[in-house]
Amino acid sequence: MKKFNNIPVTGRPNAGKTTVINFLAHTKRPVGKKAGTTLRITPIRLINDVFLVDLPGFGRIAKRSKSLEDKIKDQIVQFLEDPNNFIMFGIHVIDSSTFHIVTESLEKKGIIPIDIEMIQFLEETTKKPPIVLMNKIDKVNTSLFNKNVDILATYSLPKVEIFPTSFKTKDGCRDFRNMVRQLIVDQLGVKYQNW
Ligand SMILES: Nc1nc2c(ncn2[C@@H]2O[C@H](COP(=O)(O)OP(=O)(O)OP(=O)(O)O)[C@@H](O)[C@H]2O)c(=O)[nH]1
Ligand SMILES: [Mg+2]
Repeated sequence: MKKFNNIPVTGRPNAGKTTVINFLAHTKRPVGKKAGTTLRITPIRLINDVFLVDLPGFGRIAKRSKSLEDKIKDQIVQFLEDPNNFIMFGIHVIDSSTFHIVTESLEKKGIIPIDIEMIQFLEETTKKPPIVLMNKIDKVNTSLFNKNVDILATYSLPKVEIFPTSFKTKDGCRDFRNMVRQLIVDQLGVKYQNW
């Protein structure tokens, strides 16, 4: 059976996952100011048999029940662990404007921060380090940005490539897209044209 090549896009609710997919695939999927816009796992064809996978946000959302959250988490894990879903590599989107607050508050409770857990999980399941986006950099100053990078560095993460991006100003977006294209070309051993 022919297997598709999947590139899942993970991240906390509202990090900008669907925005990333719309940018790469030239689609107009709904994005939202409020967390919880994407509720279903949706593959979107990028090119040939390569699919970006829009995932619901992973983590707490105000007014969302714990049982719905657990269901969403199970769905994501199941998708990523299903041997029928070939995962080329993952893209993990971090919201740089909230990362330090969420991370520090979980650390205080002795819980592994969600973004860290997800990056490690992607690496374990795909055996390749994911691309990590420090997104919404238009919303943070340099010192906060550096703080985020420092926090990430305190975890022994796989050798991930970090791209600072803003889909508002488009800063860093082209470099990120070139990286995605390069990885696809490298892994599939073909030259794609007309992206
Ligand atoms: N300022 C700013 N806003 C952004 C950026 N990227 C995305 N957004 C906005 O952030 C909000 C959430 O974006 P989505 O793409 O819906 O986020 P998501 O991760 O798919 O969210 P869920 O589906 O709810 O998990 C939207 O209002 C986007 O326009 C960015 O780089 N800068
Ligand atoms: Mg979404």
